[in-house]
Amino acid sequence: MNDSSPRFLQLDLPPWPSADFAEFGEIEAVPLSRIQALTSGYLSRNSVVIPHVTHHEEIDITAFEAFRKELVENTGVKVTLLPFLIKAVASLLARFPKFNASLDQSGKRLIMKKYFHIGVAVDTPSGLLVPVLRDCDRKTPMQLADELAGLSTRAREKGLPMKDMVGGCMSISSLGHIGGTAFTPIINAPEVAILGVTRSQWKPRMGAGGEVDWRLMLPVSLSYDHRVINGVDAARFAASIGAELDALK
Ligand code: CAO
Repeated sequence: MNDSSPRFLQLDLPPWPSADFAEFGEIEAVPLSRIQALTSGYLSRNSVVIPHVTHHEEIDITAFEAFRKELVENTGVKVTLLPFLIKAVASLLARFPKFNASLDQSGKRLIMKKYFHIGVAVDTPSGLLVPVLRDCDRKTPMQLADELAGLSTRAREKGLPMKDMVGGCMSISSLGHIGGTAFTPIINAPEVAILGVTRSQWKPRMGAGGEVDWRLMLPVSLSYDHRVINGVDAARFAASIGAELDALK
């Protein structure tokens, strides 16, 4: 392969615009936090290098949410949808092993993982952190809820050591507590997929007899590395989330 082959193609981009913002109005220069500066490099690399595709799906969680609400009422323990989604994703990684793979540095070999560690994006005052919950297949949703609460509190109050943020198989980024209908999450390399979650909404569906049937629908956005995963795999993975949640009832 010579230097003119596409593999070594250099991007011939114009320089970054150097605007004198003060010319247009009052400004203040604020340095990025250490975490923001680090994250910025990783996100740019992942966004440029990985051929991302995002598959959007709506999951019917009407029956599952009725079960979860009853569980919260009966036990008095606040457990959100997220720990159940973590469990569902861990099960799906076993059913769809390509999602539990990473390309090695040569880009020619897939490393297939036999463990199920899930990263969860946590918003903190100093930036985005992604703690990893280990062996999610062997923990109950309540255990995962406890662990996530501990990790996210620690992340927000003191930050997290790198060892708590490496070794994930796939990540989940949930913005459901705020809103949204869909987004395009950036894959956390060397993982090959990330599940974005936005706010569930009641939506009308046509019932069997043509009547209006109101269903609680959860929008999910599954970004995947198209070098490793094909669209049909992603469509099947996303379409299976509802059944995995129902299996946890
Ligand atoms: N639809 C509807 N409601 C939802 C929901 C969804 N998809 N997801 C959460 N909620 C509700 C919860 O049930 C909870 O309701 P109650 O207060 O009535 O019990 C409320 O929203 C708040 O949830 P939470 O945020 O406390 O809990 P969580 O388990 O959903 O999420 C955590 C925990 C730490 C992941 C989250 O707080 C967080 O930091 N998310 C940000 C992730 C992020 O920054 N992503 C972007 C990455 S790219 O920049």
